[in-house]
Amino acid sequence: MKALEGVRILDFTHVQSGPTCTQLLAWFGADVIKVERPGTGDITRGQLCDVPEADSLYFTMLNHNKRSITLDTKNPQGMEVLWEMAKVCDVLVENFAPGVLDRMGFSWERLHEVNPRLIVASVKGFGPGPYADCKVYENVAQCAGGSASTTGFRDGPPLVTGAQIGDSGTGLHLALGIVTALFHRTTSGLGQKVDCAMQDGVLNLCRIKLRDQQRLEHGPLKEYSQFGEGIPFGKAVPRAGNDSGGGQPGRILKCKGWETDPDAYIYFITQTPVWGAICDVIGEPGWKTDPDYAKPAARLPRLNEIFGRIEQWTMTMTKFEAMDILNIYHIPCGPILSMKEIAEETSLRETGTVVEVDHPTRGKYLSVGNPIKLSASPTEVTRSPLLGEHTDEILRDVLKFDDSRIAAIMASGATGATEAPSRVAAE
Ligand code: CAO
Repeated sequence: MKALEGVRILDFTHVQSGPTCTQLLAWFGADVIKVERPGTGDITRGQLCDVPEADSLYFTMLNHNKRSITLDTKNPQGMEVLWEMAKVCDVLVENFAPGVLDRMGFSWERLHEVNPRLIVASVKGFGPGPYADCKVYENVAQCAGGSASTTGFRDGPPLVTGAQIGDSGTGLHLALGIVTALFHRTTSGLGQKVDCAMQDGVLNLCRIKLRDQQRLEHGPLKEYSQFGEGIPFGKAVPRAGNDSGGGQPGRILKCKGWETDPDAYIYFITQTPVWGAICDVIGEPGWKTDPDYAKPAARLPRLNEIFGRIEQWTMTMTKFEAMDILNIYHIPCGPILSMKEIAEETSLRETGTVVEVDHPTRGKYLSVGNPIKLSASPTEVTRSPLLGEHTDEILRDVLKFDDSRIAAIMASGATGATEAPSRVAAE
């Protein structure tokens, strides 16, 4: 039995943040029923398409293990079906723009009245405050959550990161909120509201930068490269390039082949306990006792020189050769892996972190499997549903509607055409 078997989710999510959350719950065994607009479905089905007439990777990689029902919520019969679903589900998850759910008549108060055990989980861009009504996408959250101002190099503009910390990061936070509320329900018997704002989720992931903001009031941040370079700090935490977030200086260094391979680099950390080993490996044994280099504080003003010397060494070999040597001495380091290298990495395939999935209209593709491994509830990644693929099955088996009721719903246009997947034009 899967960990969340028996939990039924009304998945009213779209784009990325909400779907990542419900995909995780599906991987743990919940029955996730995705409600989509007839004709178009989740807008991502048709965005960034690579295979004509097939659901995009954007959609398939965020909606594994789910079922799909099409329902027009602007149609009274569609809303009637939705209310019936709310009565038989444990959790409703949504990430519409602020106010959309209320406009549908799906207020928390009303839902709680109709199904007191229902957990209602929402992602919004911002919590209560000046921006509560804003529509928000990934990069907006990265900027408003403190990530962009602290990412990049000191002499360059703020940068967003490729990791989708606003969308997928908030989806993860929401999933934790939902399972926590499910656990709470076992004693309270009641559902509750779970809210995650993307700004809050990003800030939570950037908490070490708020740490540094407060440290800055008591003096310069000595582990930041700019301290060693004699550049004064301003009022706010600066961008720190590739400095490590902990107290141990770290940098990304060139390896053999960097002139032509944009990913021929290694992350190297000069951790204090292995300083002696580092000196031996790079051929500077004298630095172990030289007062200018022996102690961490003495090294701080010399980090550029030190990392320059280490880089002379890393440039003599590939990132993998450097890894092999450094790991012998427990010197923390990591190769800069390209997505191509990750896709081809056999150990990630073996653990199910990278999986190959078959899809009826697009064929085989790679996806990221469940990064959370439960020993008694292993994840089997199955393909995403076609648009409306399970409409009939859900009306019949989940809602227990009879033939005549189903026929009336279909005739009203509430479910749209369910025979074939359709797409909107790519943006
Ligand atoms: N049938 C009929 N109508 C439907 C429907 C269905 N099955 N599902 C949704 N709709 C309607 C809604 O009722 C809403 O209509 P009204 O505005 O008339 O009430 C409409 O679709 C649009 O919803 P939306 O405003 O959420 O969608 P959008 O594309 O304009 O905005 C987004 C997208 C992501 C900016 C917005 O949903 C948002 O801010 N969400 C919260 C933050 C978030 O999750 N951002 C992450 C986005 S990437 O993961």
